[in-house]
Amino acid sequence: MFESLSEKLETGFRKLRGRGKLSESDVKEALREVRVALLEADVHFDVAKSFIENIREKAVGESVLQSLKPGHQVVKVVHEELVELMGREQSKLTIASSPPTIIMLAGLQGSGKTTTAGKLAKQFKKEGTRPLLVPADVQRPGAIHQLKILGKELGVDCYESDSKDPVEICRSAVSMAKTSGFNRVILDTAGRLHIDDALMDELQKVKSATTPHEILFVADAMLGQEAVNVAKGFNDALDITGVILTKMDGDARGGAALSIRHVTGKPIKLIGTGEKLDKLEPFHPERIAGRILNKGDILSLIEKAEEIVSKEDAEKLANKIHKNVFDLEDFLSQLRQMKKLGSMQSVMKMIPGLSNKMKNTQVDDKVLVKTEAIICSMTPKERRHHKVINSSRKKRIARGSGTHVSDVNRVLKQFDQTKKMMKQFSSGGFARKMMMGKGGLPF
Ligand SMILES: Nc1nc2c(ncn2[C@@H]2O[C@H](COP(=O)(O)OP(=O)(O)OP(=O)(O)O)[C@@H](O)[C@H]2O)c(=O)[nH]1
Ligand SMILES: [Mg+2]
Repeated sequence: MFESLSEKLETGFRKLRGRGKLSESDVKEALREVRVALLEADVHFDVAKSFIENIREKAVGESVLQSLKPGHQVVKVVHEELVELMGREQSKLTIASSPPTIIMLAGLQGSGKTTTAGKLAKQFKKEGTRPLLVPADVQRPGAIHQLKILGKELGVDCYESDSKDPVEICRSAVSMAKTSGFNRVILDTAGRLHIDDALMDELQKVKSATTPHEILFVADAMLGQEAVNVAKGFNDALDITGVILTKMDGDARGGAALSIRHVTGKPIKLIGTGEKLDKLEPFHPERIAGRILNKGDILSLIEKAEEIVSKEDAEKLANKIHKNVFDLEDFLSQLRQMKKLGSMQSVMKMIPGLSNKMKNTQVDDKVLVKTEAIICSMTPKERRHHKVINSSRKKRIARGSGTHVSDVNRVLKQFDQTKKMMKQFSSGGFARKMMMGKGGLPF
């Protein structure tokens, strides 16, 4: 999502790196490039301007100019400033002390309100709470049906009403939720192509009829600067409590993520990273800044992995690696877990230290499918003791998986390498490196 911004910033910083001492004009030149990179990423003009001014003050300070590694120091200052710009701390959803927590979603047409309502419902259900979806979009034909289908898919209740008045629907849904033991109410409101008085009027009425704990403005990140202006309009009319940025998986240039907080004073709470209902992530300013500066986002990667791999499985695997009995059976289950993490491309993007060039190499996920087919064509004995796989067995495996002997060889080689690598990781080197990547700047 921030590829081109990351790349431009890197180019700017590269010039500073390796210099003994920086002059004010070196810093000025670098900051000029940072400014251009921000504007090209669709960052709001005012935001870019004050961002650069803040950095200049800090970067031209004595400590940076006299530092042994001034280039690194400038990057550090930019990192801190990015984190600051996006709100520093992660901002979580407010949960009401006495249920139900009422969450109102508002935004322009097609910004992703209904999809996000489904994603939130899924997350709440997973957390063990009981959400109620409320379709309050009586404008667009089919809108109510869309939410009903999502509810059915998730096994979450969707409020039914004969009323054609969105304010009435929301009011009665909230009182029903109170009497029927729902502890989360998600109001999916109507959108318009542009901000207009009728929409704002309707939303204000829904707000005063339900007094929501969260009024979340749902913004399409692809809109860039425009999303920022619209956010301002919604905030002025509704006094929103936060923002959900959707479609961060697309080729959004990232400007919205960097400007919205500054312009509205309201935090981005969550980001949508795909059409599927599990593609909702918390917004961590620190981690996003890390992604922008190519530090990777190992913490998010670990969290994702933790959701997929149970602690026991991880311990079992660690034990096997330690005892050096990691076999092709384990390799296969690792591959399957990898697949659940997302595409190879998305996983690679989160690994610190990988260059932009490497992150952008097209990784063919079909190779994983092929590898899986090859291991599945082996006998249990072959999987446990891969050394027995001689050339006639290789031929049989290739035939069984619809591949070539060279593919089988590739998988076996890969397995050997993985096994070696894992042995190294388990001895602590990898973990130590990761920890350093998290704290300091691995440039
Ligand atoms: N790639 C991607 N697509 C998304 C994301 N969130 C929503 N979409 C897609 O955006 C389109 C519009 O989403 P909706 O949820 O219907 O938008 P809405 O705001 O409810 O639209 P209206 O009800 O017409 O106002 C759909 O095709 C969604 O699949 C996201 O995070 N990533
Ligand atoms: Mg909708």
